[in-house]
Amino acid sequence: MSSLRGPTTYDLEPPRHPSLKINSKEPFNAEPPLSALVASYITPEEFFYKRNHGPIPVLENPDTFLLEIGGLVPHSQYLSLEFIRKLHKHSVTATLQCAGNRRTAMSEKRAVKGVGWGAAAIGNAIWSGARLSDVLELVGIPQNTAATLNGGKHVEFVSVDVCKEEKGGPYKASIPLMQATNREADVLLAYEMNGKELNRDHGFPLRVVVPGVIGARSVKWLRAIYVLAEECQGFFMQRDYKMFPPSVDWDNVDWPTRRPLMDFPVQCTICSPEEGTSLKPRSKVTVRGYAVSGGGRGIERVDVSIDGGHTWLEANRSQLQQRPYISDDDGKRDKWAWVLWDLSVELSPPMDIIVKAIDSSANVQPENVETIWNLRGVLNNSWHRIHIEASHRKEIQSNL
Ligand SMILES: Nc1nc2c(c(=O)[nH]1)N[C@H]1C(S)=C(S)[C@@H](COP(=O)(O)O)O[C@H]1N2
Ligand SMILES: [Mo]
Repeated sequence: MSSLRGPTTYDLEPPRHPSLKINSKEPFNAEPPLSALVASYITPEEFFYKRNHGPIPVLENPDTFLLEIGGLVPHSQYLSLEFIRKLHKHSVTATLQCAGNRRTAMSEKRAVKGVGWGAAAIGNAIWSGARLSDVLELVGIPQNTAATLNGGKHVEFVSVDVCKEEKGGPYKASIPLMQATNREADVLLAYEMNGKELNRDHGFPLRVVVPGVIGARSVKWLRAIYVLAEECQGFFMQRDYKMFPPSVDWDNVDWPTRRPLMDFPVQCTICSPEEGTSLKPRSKVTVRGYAVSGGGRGIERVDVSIDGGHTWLEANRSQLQQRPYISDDDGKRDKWAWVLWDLSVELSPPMDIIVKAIDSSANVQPENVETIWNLRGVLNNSWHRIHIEASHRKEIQSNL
């Protein structure tokens, strides 16, 4: 059987970049400084947020690893890594975002349960691997299949990591079969990140990447794929990563009444300057950040306000990158990827900078976090606001 295993202790964790802000050590959950996100359109692996629910799995022998594909498929199969690497290699630039991104700002309004995250539980990478739709064709399921003849409608991804939420079982999740068999949905079984072999933190040897969907469905350390009649019954699909109204709390939450979160909503954050920066009057500053929407919806506009939301200025947007790993680039924008934006303004602190984005379906971000507060603290995409302090010391110096 597969030589991929999930340890029960944290003795075999990989090395990590010292600049990461650690939100939980075991399991390891960490995010980069916001400034690292706007330093490059493609997020280097060491600065890409790490979101884990257990110790990082170990691959004992790559030659004996087998990915199982079973369930309601015409022909079950076990595929070696060598075989998967020989399938057509597809590259997708996709932003992965944890549903808990910006959770801390939500918990400041009212307590929520979950790992505290700032605004950097997000990253943009070039993922390369086999298309899930190609692999499903190999086991007898054609493109664009809503249901197999024996009733398969969902594709479940199963890992090997030991998660306490699963009572020691592995992390798992599913997506609809229609999405899995749709080439245009670009779902990947990725073995490379940014042109290098996937590292252990991000799912070595193989992870799923479901573009445009909350990170929780992009299962790392993939061991098996099962086609099922029902959606995955795992904890992270049924008892977590769902969004409840602000009136629901832990005493009256009824998990089956809501669907598992899939596409993430339109999101936008100021990464530079940072919250609480001190500036002198009439400082010229370039404000920078990221904006992204789920479901392949592009960013139509990024609006910045420096007068409390009375007036708005439109920011510049860019998706510049070098494309050395993309073989089938059609020259279009990266539909699954964030845009970085910037705007040069003159600031007179103390004041706030506010940002909001509008996606290609004209979805807007909610103004206040209170209206979207939910007990698990997911999908905080309220207007991002940072405070800039007046730098008195510098003011006095310049008056001397
Ligand atoms: N096997 C496994 N896959 C997983 C997880 C996990 O804990 N175990 N976490 C998920 C969540 S919630 C997110 S946001 C992303 C994070 O991916 P990253 O650590 O590569 O950034 O992986 C997802 N896939
Ligand atoms: Mo997540």
